[in-house]
Amino acid sequence: MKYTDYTISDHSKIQLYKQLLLPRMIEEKMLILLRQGKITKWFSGIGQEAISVGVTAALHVDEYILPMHRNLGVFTTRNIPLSKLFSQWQGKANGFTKGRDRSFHFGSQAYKIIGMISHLGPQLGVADGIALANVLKKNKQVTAVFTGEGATSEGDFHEALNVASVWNLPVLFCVENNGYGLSTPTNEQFKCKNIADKGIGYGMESHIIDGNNILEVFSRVNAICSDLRENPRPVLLEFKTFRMRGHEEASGTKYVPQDLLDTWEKKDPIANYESYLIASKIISSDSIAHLKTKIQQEIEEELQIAFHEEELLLDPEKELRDVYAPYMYKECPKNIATENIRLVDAISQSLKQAMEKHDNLVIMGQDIAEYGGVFKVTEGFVSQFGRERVRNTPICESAIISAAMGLSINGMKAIVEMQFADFVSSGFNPIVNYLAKSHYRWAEKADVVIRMPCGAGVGAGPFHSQTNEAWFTKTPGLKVVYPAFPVDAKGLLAAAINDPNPVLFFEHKALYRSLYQEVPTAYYTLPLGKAAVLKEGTAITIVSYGAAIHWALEVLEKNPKIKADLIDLRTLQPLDSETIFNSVKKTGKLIILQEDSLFGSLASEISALVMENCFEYLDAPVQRIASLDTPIPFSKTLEHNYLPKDRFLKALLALLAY
Ligand SMILES: Cc1ncc(C[n+]2csc(CCOP(=O)(O)OP(=O)(O)O)c2C)c(N)n1
Repeated sequence: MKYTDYTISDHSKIQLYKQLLLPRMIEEKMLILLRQGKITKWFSGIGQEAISVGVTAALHVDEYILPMHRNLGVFTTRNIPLSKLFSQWQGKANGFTKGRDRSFHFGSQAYKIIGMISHLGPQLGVADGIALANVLKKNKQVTAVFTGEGATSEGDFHEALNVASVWNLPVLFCVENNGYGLSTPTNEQFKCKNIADKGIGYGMESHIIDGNNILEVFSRVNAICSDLRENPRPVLLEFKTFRMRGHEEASGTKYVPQDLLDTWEKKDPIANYESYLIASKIISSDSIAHLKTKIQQEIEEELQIAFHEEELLLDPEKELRDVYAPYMYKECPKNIATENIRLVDAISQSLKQAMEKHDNLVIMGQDIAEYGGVFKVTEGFVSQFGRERVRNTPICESAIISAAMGLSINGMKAIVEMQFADFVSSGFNPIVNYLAKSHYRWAEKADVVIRMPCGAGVGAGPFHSQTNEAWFTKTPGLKVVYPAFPVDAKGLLAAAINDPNPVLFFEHKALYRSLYQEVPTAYYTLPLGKAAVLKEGTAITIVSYGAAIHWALEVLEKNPKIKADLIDLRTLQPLDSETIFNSVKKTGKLIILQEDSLFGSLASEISALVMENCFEYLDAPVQRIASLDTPIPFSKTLEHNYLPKDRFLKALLALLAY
C-alpha cells in the first residue's frame, strides 16, 4: 500500500514522523559512541523503526507492551527520559537496572514496558499472563509483545500462541521478520512461506503488514487494537522488514547478499516517509531540518546528563538485599480448633483459604479444574471459585510459568501446580531466568508459587519420583519450601502465597495420604526460613527434611538411647543455618539425611557451611546420607536400594561411636 492510501490527519502524520526520527537519530549517535568505546554493545533497529513506533503509537499508554532488543522506538514513543535510557546503556545507577543488566533487558511499570530476558521466547508467555489479568479485570486492554522471526522457532512461541488462543487472550503477537536471526536466514529457520501462515494452526487470525510503512503499521494495528478491546482474542502479525546492520555491531553483515541490502535500502521507512511528507506538502524541508537540529540538541543534552552521572558506587549489602522483593512477614496465628487430616487435605485447605483471602489469586495447572488435579488437591475448587481463577492449562509448563509472571506483573497472584515435580524441567527457563532474576534486575516482584508434588517410594520410576529441590536452591532469587507435616504444610503454603517472591513449594506425594496430624481448621501462617527442632539431645545433630524426616523419626523411636537434636529444615532457601549451627555447637556431631541423590545436593551445602562455621566445635567429620547418584529406578527392590533409608542407622551409629 502507498502512503496516500491512509486517511490519517496531517497532524498525526507529523507526529508519527517525529516519533520515527527520534530512535533513528539516537541510534546514529550510539553507533558513534560505540566506535569511541563509550558504550559496549549495540543491537541495531535501523530500518525497522516503523514497527516499534507504529505499534506503540496504536496502543493506549496504559496498555502493556513487551519489546525485544531492536525496539528502541517502543521506549522513545512511550517518552522515557533519554538520559535514563543512556544511563541504562552505560550501566549507571540512574539506569533502569542500576548497572545490573544491559541494553534493553529491563522493564518499567511506570511506562508499562516489560523488557526481555536474553532467552527471547519466555516473554511471549509473560504477555499471555498480562493479558489474562486484563481479561479478569475486564478492563478491555490489549497487550502487544514482540519477537524476531528467529525466536519463533523456540517452543515458547508455540506454547504462548497456543495458550493465548485456547484462552482467547487479547494479545498482539508482533513478529518482526527481518530476514536473519544472527546469521541464519529465514529458510534455515522455518519451512512455511510466511510466519503468518502459522496462525491457522493455532486457530488464530493473522495478518501480514509492510513493516517499513509507518502509516500501514499504525493504521492497521490501530484498527486491530480497537477491535480486540471489544472482542478479545489473540492476533498474529507478521511485519515484513529487514535488518540493515549486523546482529550486533561486532558481527557485521558479510553473510547478507549485497543485492538484498540494496533492495531494502530503497525501502527505508524514514527516507521514504520523509519524501512523501515533503511531496504532499505536509511538512517542509526547512521544518525537517529544524526538527533534526532540535532532536540532535536534545540527544546531546541528555547524553551529557548521563555522562556526568557518577560511576555507580558499590553497596555489597544492597546487592544481596535486592535479590528478593522486600516483604514483612505478618504472623497469622493458629486457632485452637483442630481436625485430624492428611497432608493432602492440609494443602488443599490452605489453598482454598488463600483463594478466599486473595481475590486476585489464580491457580493454573494441568487437569486441576473439574478433575481436581491428579492428586485431587483442587477438587471442588471450580464450583467455589469458578473456571476463571481455577484454570486447566494445555501441557506447556514454560508458557504457563511465564504467564504466572505476567499475572504478577499485572497485579495478580499466581499458583502453578506441576502435575509432577519432575515436569518442572519443561518450565525451568522462566523459573531460573525470569522469575528468579526480575527483582534483582529491575525491582519487579514475581508473586508466584509453584507447587511441586515430588518424591520417591511410590514405585513410579525415573520421571515421576524425583525430588529436585537442588535444581532451585542454588538459584539466587528463589525461595524453596519443603514441609514434612500437615500442620507445617498448611501454614507455610499460606505464607508462601502471601510472600511476593517466587516460591517452589515441595509436597511429598508418598506422604500425601499416609500422614495424618491434628491441623488447625482456620487460616494461619508459619514463617518461611525457620527450621523446627523436633527432638532434643546432646549426642548428635540430625538435619533432614521432607520424607527423610520420617525415616529419622522412625530410627530414633526404635533406638531411644540415641539422644539427638532432630532438625526439620522446612524451608531450604533461605536456609535456617543459625538453628543448625547452634545445635552443632552443642552436640559436636552432624549427620544430614536427605532423599535427594548426594552430589551437589543440599546436604553438601550444609556440610560445607558447618565445616566453615563450626569447625572448632566438631568432634567428627560431617556425614551426608543420601540417595545413590543414579536416576531413580522403577522396581521396588531397586528403588529401595536407591533410597538411603536403610543406610541411615548404620551411619548414625558409626558417627556416634567416632
Ligand atoms: C535461547 C537463546 N538461544 C540463542 C540466543 C542467541 N541469540 C540472540 S538473538 C539471536 C537471533 C534472534 O533472531 P530473531 O529472533 O530473528 O531476532 P533479530 O535479532 O533478528 O531481531 C540469537 C541466536 C539467545 N539469546 N537465546
